[in-house]
Amino acid sequence: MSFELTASMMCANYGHLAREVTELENAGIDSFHIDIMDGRFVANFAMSLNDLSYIAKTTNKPLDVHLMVEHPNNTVELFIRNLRKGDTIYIHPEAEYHPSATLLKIINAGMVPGIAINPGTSIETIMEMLRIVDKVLVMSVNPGDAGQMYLPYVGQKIDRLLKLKDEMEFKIYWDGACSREKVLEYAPKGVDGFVLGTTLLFGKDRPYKDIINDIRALNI
Ligand code: S6P
Ligand code: MG
Repeated sequence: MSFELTASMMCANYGHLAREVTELENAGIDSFHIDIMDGRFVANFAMSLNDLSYIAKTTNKPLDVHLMVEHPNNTVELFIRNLRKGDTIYIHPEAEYHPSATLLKIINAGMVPGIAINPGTSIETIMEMLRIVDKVLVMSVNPGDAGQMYLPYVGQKIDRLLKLKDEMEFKIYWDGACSREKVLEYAPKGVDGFVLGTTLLFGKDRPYKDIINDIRALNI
């Protein structure tokens, strides 16, 4: 069964960021997840435009940019300018008056349009957008921090989204507290990719290659 593994770069070691990118690439990571926060939509500042542009120059792998900012319509062009066609931009519909207009900007720029949805956001409120986007990033923790506990009620929402994904043509990605058990349970159900942070990938005193090989070797 194929599924995508994405490295959550806010969890990387910034003392040697280029080495982190290279080691993750050599370990077989599929893409890099860039968490951008504005201190307003979430009470934190994670990565910046400079970090994004540095990583974009350091790797040829796809980037997926997770915008946890208020009114991304005002700033999305800044991110588009620093990305390549085919990279993904996720916006939070909760943070925008007219999210479908912002998604259109992303599509017109040749990027992959995605929505990231908070644990408390119901599928009913984003139903029409499911037809516009290619990817849905389901937050299984509240946005803002790495290293949080998984919120179990999100599992039911993922199960419901899985029933819609073929008809409405979108892929489902998991973001937050992603463990080996979650990959084992949800990859066979049809979740297309997993964002790996402190729970499974970073700060483990084990080479990234060993960790990623172990995940790929799971009997799925
Ligand atoms: C959270 C952010 C996520 C985290 C990721 C970290 O606001 O969007 O991408 O970086 O969840 O993973 P973990 O395993 O530390 O929760
Ligand atoms: Mg994220």
